[in-house]
Amino acid sequence: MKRSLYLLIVLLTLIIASCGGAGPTTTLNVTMTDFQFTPNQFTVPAGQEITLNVTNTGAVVHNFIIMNLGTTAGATYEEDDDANVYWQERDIQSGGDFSVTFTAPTEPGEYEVVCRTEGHIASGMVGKLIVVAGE
Ligand SMILES: [Cu+2]
Repeated sequence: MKRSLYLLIVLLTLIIASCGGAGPTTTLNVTMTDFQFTPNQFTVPAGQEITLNVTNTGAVVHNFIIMNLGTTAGATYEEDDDANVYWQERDIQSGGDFSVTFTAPTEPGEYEVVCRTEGHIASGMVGKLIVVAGE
């Protein structure tokens, strides 16, 4: 009985580890389509240099905008949201496929990622950057 419980725990741990999201990474691969980020959740170590590999396979222009901690662009990205941007790669054209780097925020937390093209947030083009403290 104890042995089977132990095996069950080991199995569950493996399942959780394999689908839950890996630990933090410094390389993010994101595909943009009309209208979502895939994946739409990223975990990075605080303060590290991050490489973002972007591919826009959609038909229209997209953006990868990380909002400051505790701020949100809301349902529609407006001009005044510019003041709350942590980092951004704007105007990624259809067919765009390239790499850029940025430095992850030093403060751990969940940062909103949005696309500012009109109507895209409402269509679901939002994501989450989870910043975790380094070991
Ligand atoms: Cu978009």
